[in-house]
Order: sequence, then C-alpha cells, then structure tokens
Amino acid sequence: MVVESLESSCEVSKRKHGDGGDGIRILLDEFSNGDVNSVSSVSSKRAKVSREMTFQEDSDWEPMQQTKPVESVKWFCVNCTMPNPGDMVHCYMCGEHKESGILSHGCFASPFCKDNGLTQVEEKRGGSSPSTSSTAVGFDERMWLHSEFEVKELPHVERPDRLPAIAASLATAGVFPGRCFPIHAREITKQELQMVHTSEHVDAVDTTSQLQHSYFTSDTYANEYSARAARLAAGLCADLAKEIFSGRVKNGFALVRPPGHHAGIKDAMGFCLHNNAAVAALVAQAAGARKVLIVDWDVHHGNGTQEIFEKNRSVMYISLHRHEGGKFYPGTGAANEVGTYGAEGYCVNVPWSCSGVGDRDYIYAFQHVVLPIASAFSPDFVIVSAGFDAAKGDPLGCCKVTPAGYSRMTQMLGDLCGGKMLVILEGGYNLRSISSSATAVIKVLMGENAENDLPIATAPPSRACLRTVLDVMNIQMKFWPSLATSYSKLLSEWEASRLEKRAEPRREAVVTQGAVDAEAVVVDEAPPSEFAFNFSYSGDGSLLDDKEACGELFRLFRLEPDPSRDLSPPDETNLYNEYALSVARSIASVNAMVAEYENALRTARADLEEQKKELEEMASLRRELEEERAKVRAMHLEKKRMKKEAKVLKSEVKRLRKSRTDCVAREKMYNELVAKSASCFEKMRKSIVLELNQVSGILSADRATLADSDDDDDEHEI
Ligand code: Q9C
Ligand code: ZN
Repeated sequence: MVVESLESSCEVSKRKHGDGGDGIRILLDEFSNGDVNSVSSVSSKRAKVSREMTFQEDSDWEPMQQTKPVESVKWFCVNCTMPNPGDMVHCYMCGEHKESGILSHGCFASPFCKDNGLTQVEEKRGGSSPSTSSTAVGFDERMWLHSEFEVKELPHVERPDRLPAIAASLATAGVFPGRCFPIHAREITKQELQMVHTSEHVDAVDTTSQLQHSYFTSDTYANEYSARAARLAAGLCADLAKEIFSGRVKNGFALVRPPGHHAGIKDAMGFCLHNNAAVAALVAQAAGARKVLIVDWDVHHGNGTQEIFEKNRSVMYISLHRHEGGKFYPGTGAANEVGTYGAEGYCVNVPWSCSGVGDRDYIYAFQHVVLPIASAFSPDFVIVSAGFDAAKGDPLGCCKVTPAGYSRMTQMLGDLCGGKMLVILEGGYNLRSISSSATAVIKVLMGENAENDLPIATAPPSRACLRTVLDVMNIQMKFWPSLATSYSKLLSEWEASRLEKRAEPRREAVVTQGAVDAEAVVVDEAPPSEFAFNFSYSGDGSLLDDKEACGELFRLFRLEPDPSRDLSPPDETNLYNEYALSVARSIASVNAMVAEYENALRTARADLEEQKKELEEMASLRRELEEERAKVRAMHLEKKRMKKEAKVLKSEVKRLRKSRTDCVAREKMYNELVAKSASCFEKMRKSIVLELNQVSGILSADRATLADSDDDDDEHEI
C-alpha cells in the first residue's frame, strides 16, 4: 500500500517562471525541469545552491567580448513556495519579501485583508474552562512534525509552516490563545478510525511510522511522525465534534494537518491520510446528531468524503470546487454525482468550470444552492471542510476568495442549526492567505459581525459561475423541489442577460494570481442544459419509487440515537461506551449495506447470466449469418462466372448468326447463279435445238437434193 516514489509532486513546477527581463534570461532549468532525479542525487541537491550563468541574448557568436555573466541564486518564497530568480527581491507570485521573516516574527494579517493592522491583544476572557458561549480551537505542535523527508526540486506545498503561520495570526489578533477555549489533542483510536476506513488502510498509515519516508502517491508523503499527526488531527476533530454537539462549547475550529477530505475508505491521497471530517461527522452522530451536513469549500473536490457518505442519507455532503470537466484534481465532483443507493440528492456538487472564482460567486452559490438545500435538509450539526486554497494568492487554487468572503460563508452556515458548527482546516498553501482567512472565519465563530466586510455580496456572479449554479439547480431540484421556483426565475434572467450580452466581446479578463497575472477566461455562453441527466434508477427501479424502501434505507443510515442514553456528565466510561456504541452502530449500518450490496450483486449476477445466454445466442446467430454470407458470396461468384460465360456464348451466338446470314446470302447468290445459268443453258439449248433443227432441215433438204441427183448424177458420179 505504501508506495515509495520520488516523483516530483508539485503542480507549481508546471507553471511558468518569471523573466529576468532586459535581454537577460535567468536559467531556471532546475526548477522547471519536472524530471525526477535519482535518490542519490537528492541529498547532494539539498546542500547545493544552484547557480546558473546567464548571458546576453545574442552573445553566442562573440562570446569573448559580449558575455556578461550574471550570477543568479534562486530562492523559494517562504509564503507561497514559488521559486524566484535570485536578483528578485519580492516574490513574483505573491509579493512577499525574499527575507520576509514571517516564520520567526509571526504571520500578521494578509495584504489582501482590509484590517491589516496588528489587532490589539485583548484581555483574556473565558480562560481555560469551556463555556456554552465560547469557540473552541484544537491545536497540537506534534502535527508540525509531519513533513516531507526528501528535498525535492520544489518544497511541498502542504508543509509544517502552515500551522504556526495561522497560529501566529490568531495570536496576533488576540483570538487564540486568549479568547478561545483550547482543546487538547489525543490520538484517535483504531476502532474510531474504522468507522470510516478499512483496517488495512489504518495499518498502512501506521506502518509509515517505522520508516523515515514513504509515499502513498507521488504527492502524498509520510515520515515517521505522520501517522501520529494524522491520528492527532482526527482525534481533535472527533473531540471537537463531541464538545460542540453536546453543547459544552458553542462551535469550534480544528487547526489540523495532514488534511483529510481526499482520504477515502481505503486510500490515502491528495496530501490526506485520514478523513478528519468524516470521523467528526460519525462521532457527532454517535453523540446523538441525526443529520450532519458537511460543506467543503476547499478548492479541490473532497472525493474521499463523498465516497464515504454517498450512500448515506444522514450525512449530506456539499462541495464547491474547481472541476473543469474533470481536468482539475482529483477529477471527481461533477454536478451529476448526487449520491447513490437511495441517497440521491444528499450529495451536492458545485463544479466551477474555470479558475478565478471569487467571493460573489461563492456567496451566490451559497444563496441559491447551499443554503436552500441545507435548510431543507435541516441538519443537527454542521462541519466545514475548510480548505483555504480558493483564497486569493493561493498557488494551487488560482481563485480569489478573500477573508471577507470566507467570513460571510461562515456566517451563512452558522444560521443553520443554532450555530453548532465545526470548521476543519483542509488545504490552503499561501501562508498569508490561509492565516487571514482562518482568522476571519474564527472571528465569525466568536460572534463578530461579518456583514460590513463585504459590500459586493449583492453584485451579480461571473457568467461562468452563474451557469454552473444553474446546472446544479437543474439537477438537484429533482430531489429538492423548493429549488424549482428560483431556478426558473434565474434561468429567465440568464436568458435575458444573454441577449443583452450578445453584442459584447466574449472574453472577460479575470485577475487570478495576486497582483501579478491577468488571465483571459472564455466565458461559455451556452445556456445550462435542461434535463442533462436522467436518474432513472438501475436494477428493478424500485428504490426511488418505493417510498417504503426509501424509508427503510433512511432509517438504516440515519443511525437513530438511543434515547435511553444519558450523555452527561462526561466521564471515561461514558466516552468509551459511546464510542463502542458508535462502532457497533457503524457495523450494523455496514452490515445493512453489505446485505444491500449482496442483493444488488445477485440481481447483477442473474442479469449477467441472462446477458451471457443472449450473447451465446447472438454468437450462434452470427455464425449462421456468417455461413449464409459465405454461401451468398459463393453464389455471387458463381453468378459472376456464369455472367462471363453467358457473355462469351452471346458473342459466339452473335458470330454464328452473322455467319448464318452470310451463308443465306451466299446460298441466295448461288441460287441466283444457278437460276441464271439454267436460263442460260435453256437459251443455249433452245438455240442449239434451233440450230439442230436448221441443220436437220438443211440435212434433209440436202438429202432430198442428194436423192434427186442420185438419179442424174449417179452416172456422173460413178
Ligand atoms: N498531478 C488538498 O488541498 N495535486 N489537496 C496533484 C497531480 C494534488 C490538494 C497533482 C493536490 C491535492 C488537501
Ligand atoms: Zn485543496
């Protein structure tokens, strides 16, 4: 399960680097080269400060005279991790000074935060005893020790400094320590973890404590302290959930790492080892919460949390994240992923289609999707998976949510269930941004008003985001009919504004990176798809239609609390009992799910068998068809051959006919000749007869004459 890999992990390596300007090009190959180095070269790299010579642009053919070497020692911004050329004093990405010193001097408020000053440390109220009106903060230094052992091309963004940076900001604002109730961390038990994860997963994470360094994915590292940090993080979240739900504190903030929302039932990924929010949700249910809402505003989709609860109607998961058609990490979280196995509509995804998403977009989605669905669900407990990587200045998120936006979102959720809310840190990689954002959120938790901070709350959202919100509403209104009215209203507004906009250019400039870069974003003008997805239920189709089956599932997954249990006072035995009970319950619910799966499996097997038969039939049909085809082919050939033969015969016939005609003609000619010669002969015969007659006449005359003269001439003659 634990995979060792030294693959370069950071997205930042793919981003472009600053230009030295003025014909001098700083060679930053060492940064931009994403290529992975061998293990042995890593340690030498650690010590090596990379130096690259840079040259005048057109110096190659006259090196001796023109070359003007400029030495450049690159540095990594302590605030946002981006690499910078050595001659630059302020980070090109976030503006932080090269020798910022924020780690040693404490991280004061963000430059993006209006209230930029050093808030006076107010006198401590509340002390260290919990009170129903206090905000609890969970924090433990041992979570700093989770860090990447290998020194890579780029420092890992999910780094220990994130925690002290936020802590320093809270301290500076006088919030914590001071006005909040500290919750001390304990390592969560394996039993508790197994409500969420497989035993193999828990073991795989635990094993990493025996190794100096290991990797679950190329960017999900562990060192020997990571397993403990992950257990402390989950333990803090569990205890906070219990304290808040039971009413011993008003609400809370878990200042934890490693983050959790990418961790699924059996996978560590996306910098996450254990799913802190999922553990907290199940612990809240064990403490009696029937319905838990998890809102995930980390810029990434919480694929792990979705996987854990997608068949569960008692835990609703709502996530807002960059998605970009699945191209943004981790790729899941499309609007049509709505939950399964009877829990359709209990998973709500708001997938942004581009970077640069800001306060007004988030607030708009909250107004039209998150709050309407959440209040229809009516949770008993709210958990926020609060990554601050959608914050302005974040190197991964490239969005522009400000502390005022985060405090407004917090406030909007606080109205849901009497403020029983646990905010858990997930991602967020710009130290100033996460510090000021987290501080703003905690201030709202403590009851400070966020109203005045955000005058833009009523401004319209960007068109790309409006489109996303409309798509989500169109999909979710099948499960939450109360959305339908506002959907048709917003849709007609959209259509109207589309006509208005037609004349205007389709490109809209969106500032994405601090004050540095402006990115052009194509705003898609197509209207949201009507009935883009069809959720007719597979199998026998009964689950969705059959109200009773739904009810049954609902009861199964809701984990009905046991009213006979007395939740207070809290003592060790009670704690243990509750956890044991919760484990028993999750086993029961897993058993129910297994039964459900087995049923589905049986149906699927039968289907498969049938399909197999059909396939076989089809195969034999195909064979017959093939034979038939062969016959036809043979016949075709035969026909062709016969055609050829016929042709030959035809020409023969033609030839014979011609010769017959010739013969006839010749015969005729002969006949004519014969006739002619016959008549000739006849003529000749006639003339011969005539001649003969004449001759015989002459002859007889001669004879007569002769006889006369016989008497006369006899004497003479004699
Ligand atoms: N090529 C959180 O914010 N990036 N995790 C992976 C792979 C991972 C973010 C890029 C980003 C994880 C908690
Ligand atoms: Zn994230």
